[in-house]
Amino acid sequence: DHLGAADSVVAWHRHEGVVRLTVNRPKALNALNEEVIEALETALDALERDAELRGVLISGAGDKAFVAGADITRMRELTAPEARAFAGRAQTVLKRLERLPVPVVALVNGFCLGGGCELALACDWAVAGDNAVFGQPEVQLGIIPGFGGTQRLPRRVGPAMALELVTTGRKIDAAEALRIGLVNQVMPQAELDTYAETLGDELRASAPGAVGTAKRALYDGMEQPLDSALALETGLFALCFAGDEQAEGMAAFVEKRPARF
Ligand code: CO8
Repeated sequence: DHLGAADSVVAWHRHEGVVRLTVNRPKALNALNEEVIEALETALDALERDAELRGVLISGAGDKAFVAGADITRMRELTAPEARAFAGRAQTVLKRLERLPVPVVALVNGFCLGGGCELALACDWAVAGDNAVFGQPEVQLGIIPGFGGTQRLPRRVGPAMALELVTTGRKIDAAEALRIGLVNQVMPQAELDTYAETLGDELRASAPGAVGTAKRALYDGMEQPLDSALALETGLFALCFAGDEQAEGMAAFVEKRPARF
C-alpha cells in the first residue's frame, strides 16, 4: 500500500488492491485539461500492470465538483485538428479505464458535466452524492460531447433520454440521474467515503479472475448480436472451470469457510 502523487492533478491512493483516483484541480472544479489526461495515462500504465488490483474508485477533489467538464479556457484555443487530437487522446484513456479487468466506479461528489459526465459514463457504474448535478451542456458552448458521451450516454440511459440531455444541454439533479439509470445509487455526499470502504471490502472478497472475465463478457457481449454474445458467455464460463478460483470458491462453500482468492 502506498500514497502516490498526492499533489498531482490526479492524486492516487492504493489500499489493499483498491485504488482511489482523485481528479485534483479544485480551483477549476476539476476540469480536464491535457495535464489531467496525461496523469490519467500515467495512472493507467501502472494500473494495467498491477496484478493485485481489485478495483478503481474515481472522484473529484473538494466538496463541490466531481469534474465540471473539459477545460473550457483550453478548448477555446483549439483548432479543429487539435480538437480531434485532444478528444481522441481522451477517448483512448477512457476506453482503457473502462477495460481495466476490475470494477471501475465513479463516486460523483458534485458537478458532473460534459467531459466529467463522460468520465463517469466510462466507469462501470456511478454512485452520487445528493448534491451531484449531471449534464452534457456542450451544445450551449457550440460543440458536442467529444469524450464518448454521444455513444455511452444512450447505451446507459436509452436513446430518447440521451437525445434530450445532449440536445438541450439541460442539467439534472442526483434524484433524476437515479431515475433514468445514469447512477446506481444516491446517498448523502458525506457517506461517499463509507460507501467506498464497504465497496472496497466487497471487491477484495470476489474472485479477481472471475470478475475480470465477467467484465469482458458484458462489454464484449453488449457489442454483439445475442446469439454470438451467448456463445461468448459459454466460452468464458467454461474457461472459469480451467482455473484455480472455481475449485477454491466451491471447496470453501462446501467446507463452510470463506474463500481465499
Ligand atoms: N473549464 C474550465 N474552468 C472551469 C470549468 C470548465 N469546464 N468549470 C468551472 N470552471 C472554473 C470557473 O471558470 C471558475 O474559475 P474562476 O474562479 O477562475 O473564475 C471556477 O471553476 C469555479 O466555477 P464557477 O465560479 O463558475 O462556479 P459556480 O458554482 O458559479 O458554477 C458550474 C459551477 C455551473 C459548474 C459552472 O462552473 C459551469 O457552468 N462550468 C462549465 C460547465 C460546462 O459547460 N462543462 C462542459 C464543458 S464542455 C466539455 O466538457 C466537452 C467534452 C468534450 C471535449 C472534446 C475536446 C476537444
